[in-house]
Amino acid sequence: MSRSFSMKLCVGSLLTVVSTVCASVPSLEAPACSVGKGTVQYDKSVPDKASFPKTQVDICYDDTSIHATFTAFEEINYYFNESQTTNDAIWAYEVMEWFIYHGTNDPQTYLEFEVSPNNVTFQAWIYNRSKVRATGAPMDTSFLTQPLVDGLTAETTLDKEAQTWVSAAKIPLGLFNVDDGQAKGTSWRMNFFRTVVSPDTFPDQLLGAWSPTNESNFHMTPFFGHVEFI
Ligand SMILES: *[C@@H]1O[C@H](CO)[C@@H](O)[C@H](O)[C@H]1NC(C)=O
Ligand SMILES: *[C@@H]1O[C@H](CO)[C@@H](O)[C@H](O)[C@H]1NC(C)=O
Ligand SMILES: *[C@@H]1O[C@H](CO)[C@@H](O)[C@H](O)[C@H]1NC(C)=O
Ligand SMILES: CC(=O)N[C@H]1CO[C@H](CO)[C@@H](O)[C@@H]1O
Repeated sequence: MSRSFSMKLCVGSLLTVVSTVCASVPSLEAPACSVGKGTVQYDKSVPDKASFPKTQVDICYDDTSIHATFTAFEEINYYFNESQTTNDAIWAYEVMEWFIYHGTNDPQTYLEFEVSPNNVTFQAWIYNRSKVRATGAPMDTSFLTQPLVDGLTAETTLDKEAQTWVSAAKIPLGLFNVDDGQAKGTSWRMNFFRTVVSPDTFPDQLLGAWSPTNESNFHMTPFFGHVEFI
């Protein structure tokens, strides 16, 4: 129940056509969870598109939430900091990240959700005025402080024999002003990321993305893929 196709992302001025750069951003259709799911896989690093451990994301929606299941294949490190808890800087270690915006344009404000192999979550609104985290432009973070009360949850399973970790996350539609039962037909911009790092390589991370950014920076919204809830 998934489909991937390309849409054009063009950057540059009409007056300087020579410098115009076009890149592809991927698209995904995701159905109601009662029907199926939309699936994407990626295995390329950011920004150099070298090989990266295979990663899968399955997306669907129900009456109240968006569901995403993140599957990390070829995992060897399972590296997290056990002293960290909700909304700490878990992104410095190994995480799955999900950037979400309800709409079709390149957003300045979006939700950043992360989960680590020990099931700790990070959830915050990001205001990224430049859309690419440009030097000197405002970039602010507003944490959601009661994720379990709000309905942002994760269930995480590690299988070291199989070299996988799986986190099944839920995010309420209401955070994006989509009322209960109204998700069908809505359009979204999203990107999915994974970080890979071990105690030996810390703090240098290997980064991977569904829609690869052109810098070692996930906060570049022109690269967000298109997601349609069908
Ligand atoms: C883990 O996090 C704590 C709290 O932020 C920090 O003091 C400590 O240095 C971190 N440990 C490692 C191994 O990075
Ligand atoms: C992970 O955290 C969620 C809340 O987000 C909790 O319901 C669950 O029991 C935790 N444990 C595992 C192993 O997923
Ligand atoms: C990456 O893309 C952004 C926006 O699409 C652009 O502004 C930036 O110059 C590009 N960076 C590099 C290193 O090509
Ligand atoms: C709060 C925050 O992350 N600010 C950053 C905004 O982006 C600039 C440029 O990348 C950084 O220097 C800031 O630390």
